[in-house]
Amino acid sequence: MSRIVTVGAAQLGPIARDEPRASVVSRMLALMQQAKGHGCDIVAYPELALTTFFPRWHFTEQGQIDAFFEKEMPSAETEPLFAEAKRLDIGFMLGYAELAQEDGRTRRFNTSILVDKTGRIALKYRKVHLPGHADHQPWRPFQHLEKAYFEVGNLGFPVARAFGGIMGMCICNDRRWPETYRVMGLQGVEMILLGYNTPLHNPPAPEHDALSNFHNQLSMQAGAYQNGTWVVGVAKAGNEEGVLHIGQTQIIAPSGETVAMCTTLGDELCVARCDLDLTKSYKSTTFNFAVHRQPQAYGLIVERKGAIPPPE
Ligand code: ING
Repeated sequence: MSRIVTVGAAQLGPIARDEPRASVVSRMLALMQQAKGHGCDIVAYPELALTTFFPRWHFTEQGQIDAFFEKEMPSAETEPLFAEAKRLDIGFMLGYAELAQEDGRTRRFNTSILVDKTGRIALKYRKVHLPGHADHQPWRPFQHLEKAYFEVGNLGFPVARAFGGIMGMCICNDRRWPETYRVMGLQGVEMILLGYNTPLHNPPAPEHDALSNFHNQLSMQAGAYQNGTWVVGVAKAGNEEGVLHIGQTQIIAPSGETVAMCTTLGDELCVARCDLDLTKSYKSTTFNFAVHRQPQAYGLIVERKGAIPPPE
């Protein structure tokens, strides 16, 4: 038995700081139509897909920051995505900056939604692992101020039944943390969709720059294999406002093998027919959590006197 979900990973090239949302949405619609032409059930877009990656700049005025946020979803500018998806009978994953009124106050999250073929928001996720720094750090060639502009996500790592399987999401830096995949793996996730904006240069660790693509692929392939799930990683790529972002948008099988990858740094779709039943081969053997995992042993972090040198 096969449960095939055909996925279009829709990489976006650079988005200029002053590029109107309508212009970005038309680029996304072109990729959605291409995806439909390839028989896709889902088209997945990057993190913060509607605007340039604005955390690279230090803003002092909240109004300047909020210009990059969506106050409602769908909004007048994003409604065409929902309408066209419905017309084409295709679902989509969209990353965006969410400005919400919750608990009597304004809250800001780095968010993604999964919209099914009926246009329903089947799943919502708010980024938990916010990288970078909260204060302006002028020594850096560019800032990474997600900790200043977003709150840590408050939805955990939920999964939902959609597209005939168990679907999950995460966002960018989340993909580097094994906990991200395992928390969804423990819920039986069969496909994780994620977007990213990843500068090639990491100012605090330039010695990692040459390994940026390797670490990107390693993180996602490991997460896929160790939890028996498909992983779809979608980049915002290319030289965006003077900062080079990696591409390497790719679709990874539960084996950990990359089955499709983009090869440019622009708007590009890569497609794969993903059989969700391939997850069983790992979830029922090597990573059968019920049979092989030993959670009672994981809490035993024992300070063995003498064995571990005392902190300096
Ligand atoms: N970007 C980067 C990411 O995790 C980063 C931040 C770059 C962390 C390089 C470590 C090394 O891919 C976002 N937006 O999280």
